[in-house]
Amino acid sequence: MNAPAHIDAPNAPIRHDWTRAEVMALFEKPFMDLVFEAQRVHRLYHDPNKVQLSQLISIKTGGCAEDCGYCSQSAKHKKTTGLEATKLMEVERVLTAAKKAKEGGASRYCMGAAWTSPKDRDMDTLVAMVEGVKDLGLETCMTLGMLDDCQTKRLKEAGLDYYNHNVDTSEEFYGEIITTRTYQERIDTLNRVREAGINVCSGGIVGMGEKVEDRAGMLITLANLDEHPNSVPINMLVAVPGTPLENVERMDPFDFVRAIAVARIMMPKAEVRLSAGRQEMDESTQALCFLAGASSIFYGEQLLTTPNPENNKDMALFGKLGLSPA
Ligand code: SAM
Ligand code: DTB
Ligand code: SF4
Repeated sequence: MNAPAHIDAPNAPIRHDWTRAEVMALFEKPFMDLVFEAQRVHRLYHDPNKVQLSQLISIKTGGCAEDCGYCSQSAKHKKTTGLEATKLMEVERVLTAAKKAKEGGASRYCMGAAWTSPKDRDMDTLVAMVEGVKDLGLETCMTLGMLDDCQTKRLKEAGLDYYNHNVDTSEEFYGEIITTRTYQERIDTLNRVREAGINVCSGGIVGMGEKVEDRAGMLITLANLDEHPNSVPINMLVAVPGTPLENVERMDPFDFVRAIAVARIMMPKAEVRLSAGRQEMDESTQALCFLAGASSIFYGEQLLTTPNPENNKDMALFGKLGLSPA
């Protein structure tokens, strides 16, 4: 009998029909069994000793009209975070920084803007950034908020490889964190990006005070899309002083590893990125994340507005673990 068409590796099918009960059962597995299973799935599709390096730059910081409770860049939190808003960066500055990122070993450059969505007057600059970064031999990624059809098409034509837009959490918990745009609007942007032929990067945050059910719900949203996102960033909340989530209880690192492992099992081919939160994480936790199937990190000493480990520290960890950049 022929295997069903959706099955790529016999023991790790690519599925889009995950149920809440199945995913909760994964989260409830003994830690060792879960990580072992995640590593098994990981090895079917990925080199277990390679990790992809993506570097971030904030091309437009702060002053954002959205009210995401975790975010330092919302204008709503400006009084308490004290974060100054900037204008859109000049193309040359972005390209100089991208060159440095490439020399440092990054293979993808992710440009982020604190916008609800880009303004049409900014599109020429954004296009020039994509073209310039691509010419340096880097993969390009942008995260600019919601996009309309025309903007998506222009970014695709400029050569944009990936678009990052996170669902952030489960549909049920979402309203506790963000009120200014809906969960469905996020899904619509993801579908638009996918339909335009741009690779989708979508994940979320854990450690915002959500239940395990919400982590399961977020991963079900992502895995049950028509196609799995190509990249799935899993961020541990960076509790930024002055944001509404500044005092949320820090999550247990093993629970973070569990979220990585479940993401890996549910989306076997995706790049699962150990994203924000590494600055607060010890080396052993990061090693467990790699064992649980993380295949990518954010690299470079700055995320968007908060610090990230220095390159030499990351390379020292890679050396200890026998990992090399993909
Ligand atoms: N403004 C755009 C948007 O929200 O779509 C793009 C930039 S936004 C900062 C990108 C993502 O970064 C958010 O969706 C969220 O998942 C993550 N993020 C932002 N602040 C964070 C924090 N304090 N801790 C962890 N992740 C965070
Ligand atoms: C993603 O999932 N995480 C990145 C990127 N996509 C844009 C952003 C993390 C931001 C962490 C908080 C900050 O530095 O402001
Ligand atoms: Fe704005 Fe993005 Fe921050 Fe939300 S996460 S406040 S949309 S920059």
